[in-house]
Amino acid sequence: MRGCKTVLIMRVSALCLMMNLLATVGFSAGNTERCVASIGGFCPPTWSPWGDKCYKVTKSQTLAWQEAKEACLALGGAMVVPCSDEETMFLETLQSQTWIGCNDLQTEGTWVCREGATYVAYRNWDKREPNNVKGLEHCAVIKKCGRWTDVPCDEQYPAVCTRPTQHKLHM
Ligand SMILES: [Ca+2]
Repeated sequence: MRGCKTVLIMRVSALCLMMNLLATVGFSAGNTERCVASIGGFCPPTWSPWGDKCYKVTKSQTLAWQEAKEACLALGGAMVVPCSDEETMFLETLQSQTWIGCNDLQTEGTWVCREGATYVAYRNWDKREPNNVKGLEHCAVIKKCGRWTDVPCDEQYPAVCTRPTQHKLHM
């Protein structure tokens, strides 16, 4: 596990370096601000803040993918889709294995990652994944080292749910 963390930290460092570089030349990649740690707002009790989002692990550790999606909706959130290595590292502190909001149920091989209504472009597949073993793997889970694996949607995992932070001041 130690090795995993080192690799992840190195990747995050490279990412930060790149983003600082982009920031200095005045680049603003759309959707980036929600992917990195920033000064956040406020979260409801029992939700953990990070960046401009709040996070909460489902009470049940044994949910099928669809059940996990519904559990997050019931909590007033959406199943998480990490969109950076930094966010992945934060998720690891909450829950090491978790469903994420990605599936290829509609078209085999076309992975759609959607956190609520937001499509996420970031991908963090493990080596040789997604591999659709026996043609049965259509849902994505974070299984080890923050890396994604496709598994059958009826396997049992918890999920991390997210919702936006609330700000005291509204303009
Ligand atoms: Ca797989």
